[in-house]
Amino acid sequence: MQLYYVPGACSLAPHIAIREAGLDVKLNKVAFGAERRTEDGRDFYSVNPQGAVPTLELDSGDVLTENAVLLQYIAAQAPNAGLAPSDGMARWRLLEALNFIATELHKSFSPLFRNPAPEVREAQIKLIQGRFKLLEGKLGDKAYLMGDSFTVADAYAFVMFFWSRNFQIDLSATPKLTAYFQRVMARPAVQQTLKEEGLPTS
Ligand SMILES: N[C@@H](CCC(=O)N[C@@H](CS)C(=O)NCC(=O)O)C(=O)O
Repeated sequence: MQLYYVPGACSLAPHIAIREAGLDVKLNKVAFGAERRTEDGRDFYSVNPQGAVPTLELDSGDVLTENAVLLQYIAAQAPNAGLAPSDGMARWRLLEALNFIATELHKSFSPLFRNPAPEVREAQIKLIQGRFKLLEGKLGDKAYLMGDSFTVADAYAFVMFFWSRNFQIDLSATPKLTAYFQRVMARPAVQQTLKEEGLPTS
């Protein structure tokens, strides 16, 4: 399979999941500029008409989009890696977490990427901090969002932490969450992924 990504974008989540799962992947870095080009010089819109990463091209030629779906697909390719509980209430909790991160957290960051006016930025950051408080409530005293084991929900949540540092969002009101993000960052597969994308590893 081939993962189309932009360093440090939300495509970091499936990249981490692939490394955690130990799956083979071809990485294809997309350049976002006036045009969107794949690393091998193709028009990215011809791969994904939305022009968004992450995009996963399967060996069959099928193209999958939507982060929460890619993450479940990747987890399903390596069931022994335990990246997604497949039955019982745990399965629904994972889907709940993925949807929460996609719709309540990820999309709350979007305005910050568009250089908003200071008052818009401030309001958006307050909103994100409130969402982080809710995420911390879901985490509770567990090591990872789903319990003792790392899942694809943790890979996705970690991207939000990464962005919060880039946007200098104060996380001091959510200390358990901050410690959890550091725990995720220390994982060998996460370190490997950060290095592969040329991103800071600490
Ligand atoms: N609905 C998509 C959205 C993905 C998304 O927002 N990707 C961003 C990078 S983090 C992107 O490629 N934005 C460029 C664009 O949408 O034009 C998903 O959940 O995967």
